[in-house]
Amino acid sequence: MATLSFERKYRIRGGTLVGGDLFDFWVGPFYVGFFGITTVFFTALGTALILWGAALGDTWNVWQINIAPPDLKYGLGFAPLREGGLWQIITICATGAFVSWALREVEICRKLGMGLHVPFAFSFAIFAYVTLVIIRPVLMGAWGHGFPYGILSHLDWVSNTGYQYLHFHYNPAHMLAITFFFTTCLALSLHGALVLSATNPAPGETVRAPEHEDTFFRDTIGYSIGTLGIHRLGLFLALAAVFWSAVCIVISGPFWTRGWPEWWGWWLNLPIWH
Ligand code: 07D
Ligand code: 07D
Ligand code: U10
Repeated sequence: MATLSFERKYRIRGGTLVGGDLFDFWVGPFYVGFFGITTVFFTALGTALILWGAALGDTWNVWQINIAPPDLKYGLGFAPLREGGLWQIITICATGAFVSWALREVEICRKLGMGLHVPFAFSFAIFAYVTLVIIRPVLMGAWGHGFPYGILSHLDWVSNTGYQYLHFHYNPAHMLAITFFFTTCLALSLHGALVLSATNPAPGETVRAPEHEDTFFRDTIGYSIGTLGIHRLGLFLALAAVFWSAVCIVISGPFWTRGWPEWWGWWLNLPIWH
């Protein structure tokens, strides 16, 4: 779809944050830039280390490959490569690659004279990841609290960590995050369905304008948020979901060490019941 002849018009110099004109070029469809180079560097090194870690392990079954963080006894120090050191370097590479990717997005936005909404949004995902593997382990005093790199092993970590707090569903920030995730899906399905219903008519029918979209929701629920508004809302809902996810895990351990059901004791202890 996006043919190179069409894109050539937008392939303009400038907007780089670092490196001036040096890396200001494209390879095929991809803009490179300084942060494209750092992305490739961190991704290549991180992927190679994952492959090495897999080779050291006892399986090539992709579901079972696991690169574990260090034992808790290493605290916040470096561990030997085979005992979690690989996990530590892979974490540095992953963080470096994600941040590089976000900054490459910033350079592309600047070139195109667009807002920074996309890299801003991606930074929330990076924030959630960094919370899981850096911020929370640092607050708890050991890298061993990070999640292991492996398709099934990371699920085991989520389940085990959940049960450490007895019943993770009682974590109030987890409730908020889940509600925002579900609301994001509702909003996207309403938006996708509404736009298709108005702009993709059956043969012989005419395309309907935004007034029709507004009117549909005014007739149905009494209010329309509008064509720009639904995108603002969608971005807000999705970012809130990830933000409250990061909150729900960073408070588990550093700020609340007992079972989450117990946290609700404050409600039962309100003076109005006594
Ligand atoms: C569709 C965009 C494309 C991205 C894809 C993921 C890799 C990993 C590497 C074998 C929506 C590419 C995957 C590069 C391969 C190795 C070493 C995005 C789309 C297709 N998880 N998670 C998955 C990651 C965490 C949880 C699937 C990453 C936390 C649960 C995939 C991270 C917690 C379930 C995956 C991460 C957690 C999954 C599908 C990082 C809380 C599932 C993901 C870097 C957030 C589901 C077997 C997807 C599944 C699943 C990747 C972190 C929980 C393998 C990269 C620790 C409960 N996770 N995850 O579609 O089927 O995302 O697991 O933080 O049920 Mg996970
Ligand atoms: C961390 C991903 C970042 C990704 C990045 C990019 C690549 C490149 C390349 C494809 C945050 C990676 C890119 C690698 C790929 C190519 C080319 C996203 C991240 C930077 N839970 N729970 C959550 C639900 C239970 C528990 C969050 C639901 C149980 C724990 C979300 C249920 C127990 C943790 C959520 C449920 C439990 C969570 C995850 C239902 C287990 C977390 C979303 C219906 C017994 C995690 C920050 C997220 C969290 C988390 C939902 C159940 C435990 C709100 C719906 C009761 C321990 N749960 N959960 O965070 O908050 O995305 O992490 O039962 O740590 Mg939960
Ligand atoms: C939206 C929208 C809208 C649109 C849209 C969209 C949102 C209103 C106008 C967009 C939406 C879609 C298209 C829908 C589908 C999207 C999803 C479901 C989201 C998930 C996306 C994916 C799963 C695709 C992921 C693909 C990626 C990330 C591309 C991978 C790219 C590379 C590997 C190259 C990256 C380039 C770099 C780093 C720059 C440097 C490049 C070079 C030096 C040259 C190229 C080099 C290589 C190819 C090798 C690189 C080596 C690496 C990285 C290390 C080696 C490791 C390996 C294991 C290979 O709202 O409108 O419409 O469309």
